[in-house]
Amino acid sequence: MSSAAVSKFLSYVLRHKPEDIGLVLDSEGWAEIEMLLACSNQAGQPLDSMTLQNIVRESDKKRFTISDDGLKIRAAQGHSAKTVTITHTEKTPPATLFHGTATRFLESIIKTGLIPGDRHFVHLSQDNKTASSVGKRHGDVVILKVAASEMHMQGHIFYQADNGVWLIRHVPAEFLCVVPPPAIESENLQQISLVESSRSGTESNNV
Ligand code: HQG
Repeated sequence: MSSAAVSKFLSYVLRHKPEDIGLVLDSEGWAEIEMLLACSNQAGQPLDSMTLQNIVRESDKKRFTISDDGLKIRAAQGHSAKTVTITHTEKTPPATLFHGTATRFLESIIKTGLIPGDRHFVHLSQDNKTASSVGKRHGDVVILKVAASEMHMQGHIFYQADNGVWLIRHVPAEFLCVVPPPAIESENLQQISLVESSRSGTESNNV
């Protein structure tokens, strides 16, 4: 099995369904590594300590965190497991953050803003390029710029996961606007607000 396939398996059990292999996560999302290896092997997914360490080290998005004592592992973000309630670090966000999604979701996003769906949080990226690759997973990509500072000033709480991904419970549509994808960003194309609101006067680029 390829490293990518094992990484997907790890994401599945450490974020969503630990019970499928008889694994138990604590409320902070940690699994005992010895237990993870035993449960995986028993469930027919061969996994040894060396392979696990390599996957953690080589993960492009640093998806997994190993505890300081080296005994436990958790997914940095992306959880849907109900028993997990990670105390993510509350942080002041940069002025803007980004969210990549698919064009087919836009109509719904305009109505309800960004919602976490099955996951615990909405995931936001620090840059347009990362958002673009996240969005492409879902289809024709559209990049949304989030007025993060403004949200923060209005009392919305932002968190940052172990791997730097920004997390928030909800982004109302009034704080979103569509921006060009990274390749044509430099052409300084128009940014388009998702909703008309009293805020439009404060966002000079919005139409
Ligand atoms: C969309 C990956 C309709 C949302 C990435 C997204 C990320 C709405 C989809 C992490 C909506 C959920 C998470 C609304 C949001 N109506 N659709 N109101 N609000 N959506 O996969 O952010 O590679 O659960 O835009 O890097 O794509 O797995 O979330 O398109 O960090 O490590 O609903 O997963 O990490 O999709 O990705 P997802 P996401 P990994």
